[in-house]
Amino acid sequence: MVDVDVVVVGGGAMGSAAAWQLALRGTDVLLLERFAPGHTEGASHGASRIFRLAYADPLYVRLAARALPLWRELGPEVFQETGGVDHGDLTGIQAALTAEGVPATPLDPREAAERWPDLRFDGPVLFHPRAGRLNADLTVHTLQSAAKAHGATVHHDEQALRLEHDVDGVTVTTGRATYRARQAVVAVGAWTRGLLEPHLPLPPLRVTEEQPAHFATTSANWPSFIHHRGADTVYGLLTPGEGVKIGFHGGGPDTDPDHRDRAPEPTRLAALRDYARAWLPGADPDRAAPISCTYTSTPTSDFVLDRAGNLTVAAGFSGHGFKFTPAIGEVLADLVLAGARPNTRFALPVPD
Ligand code: PYC
Repeated sequence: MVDVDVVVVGGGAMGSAAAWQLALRGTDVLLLERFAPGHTEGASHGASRIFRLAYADPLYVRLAARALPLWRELGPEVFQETGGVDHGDLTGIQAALTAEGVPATPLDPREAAERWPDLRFDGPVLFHPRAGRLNADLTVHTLQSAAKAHGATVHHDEQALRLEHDVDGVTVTTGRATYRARQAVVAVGAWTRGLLEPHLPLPPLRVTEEQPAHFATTSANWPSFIHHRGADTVYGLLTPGEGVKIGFHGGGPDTDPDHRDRAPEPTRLAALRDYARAWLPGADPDRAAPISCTYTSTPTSDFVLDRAGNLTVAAGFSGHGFKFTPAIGEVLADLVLAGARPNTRFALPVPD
């Protein structure tokens, strides 16, 4: 039996951020990741994610604002401030940004098309200069390296098979060892239900297979962008060296994270090509490399960031969590060390 203060189960972005923040604060922390470094099984792989503050919901504007200086600290390889463009149904976004003091400039569609000729616009446009691109792979690597530099232990290829908790702590059994900790943080994405369901009341967590794609482009002048179209909302950003990444925000079929069919689904890929043909003059709709990834979503798309006894949970990032990663690390460390709950919207359900 190995004793530690805190065991973090799950070495994706959120678990790595928690380990980093806990180690920074002097906690003896062990991070367990079931897969090898650089794996593509979860939701933290690939070279690009959007950072943006543009939400209509002040809760998320504030969380993104908390993340921004931390991203800058993690360095220019991890975060590049390219600026971001939102267009389509912008209801509430500008008001929320103004209320939180976030700079954003409304543009008319013609002005926007002159500035970004690779995109087409037909309605209101909002430019916010602090948006940009995050390198997901490098984020995970950088957070784990920083955690280790502050004394954390990181184990890859070690799956938590069983978790037991009592008033004094948590026991985590893996294929290699048994660990006893005062507390555990569980951030296992699509595997949350499997590990935690017997122990905690969880909201419904739906795991879906999503299928963005990199489209060929010769332009480097892409902002990160969101085209707000209700259920057909599309996001995009340049992944240098790979093309412009475009995806529908959600809407993919349910999947089992242990038995995923990563083969591109022709109808959804065709819809993405149609979108590129209609809206992205700077992308080649006929040259696309599909990407396979998962979303683990709550019914409201609000995250789960809460603590019950000595278990702290991070789950349900609903396809829009990555941009908050370092702030989530702070929130999780606050929960573990001070029991500070971030917001009731992130709470676990109350058992009947
Ligand atoms: O929230 O920025 C976002 C996002 C990007 C891809 C899916 N959601």
